[in-house]
Amino acid sequence: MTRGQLILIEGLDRTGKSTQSAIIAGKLGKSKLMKFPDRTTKIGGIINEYLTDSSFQLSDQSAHLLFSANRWELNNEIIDLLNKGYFIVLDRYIYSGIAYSLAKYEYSKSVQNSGTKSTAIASTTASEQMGDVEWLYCPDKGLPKPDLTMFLTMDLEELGNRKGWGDERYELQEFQKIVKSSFMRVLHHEEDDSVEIVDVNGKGIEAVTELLWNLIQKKGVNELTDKQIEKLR
Ligand code: FDM
Ligand code: MG
Repeated sequence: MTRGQLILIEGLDRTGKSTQSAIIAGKLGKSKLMKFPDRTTKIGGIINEYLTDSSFQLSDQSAHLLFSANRWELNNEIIDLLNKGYFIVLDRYIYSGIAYSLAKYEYSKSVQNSGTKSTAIASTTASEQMGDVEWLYCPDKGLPKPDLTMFLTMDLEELGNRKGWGDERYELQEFQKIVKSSFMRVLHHEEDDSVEIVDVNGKGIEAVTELLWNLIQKKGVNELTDKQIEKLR
């Protein structure tokens, strides 16, 4: 039996992930675009509240587990669609899950050291679990592994100049710097050839699409496959 393939676009905020995910899904024909967090589900509603209301308090561990639970809410749908021959483009997924949580740990430590009393980004006391990549990874074990992951990255200066920075929790430039280094720690692109880093610095929308589409073709993930769906282990 053949199936469609799972293509993930990850990246820092404002690098054009959502724009590119929509364009790529359009080029793939029978496809579905899915975005994480999916704020339309039950758990997604809580996540949305957490991201948009800085007075809404959750422990860092609870927030982390909710993002993972949100992926599990859509697990069956993803598998079903792939088996029905749909290509799925994901706008964020597991790597955002680990990288942002890990970044919160580093951020908490720097806040602790600087003596700042409160911050909406993370708890002021760094909890051991948030610095433990293995712990952060565990709840996602068993979810479908993307056939190709493309991580969009750019210089922090250019990122800072981009329009559209909002006031959601995490949308703070000094935090993005930590997020970038956390992503580089968890992507394992050197040993995992399904993970590619794409530098979009100074490139316009069309040029980035071309880079991504070339990679997709090179990896053959725009064609139906008879490979089994891999699971995160
Ligand atoms: N985010 C996203 C996480 O912290 N963990 C996750 O598992 C995922 C999928 O949520 F700051 C963060 C990343 C971002 C915020 O994402 C909302 P969007 O893409 O801006 O909606
Ligand atoms: Mg955002």
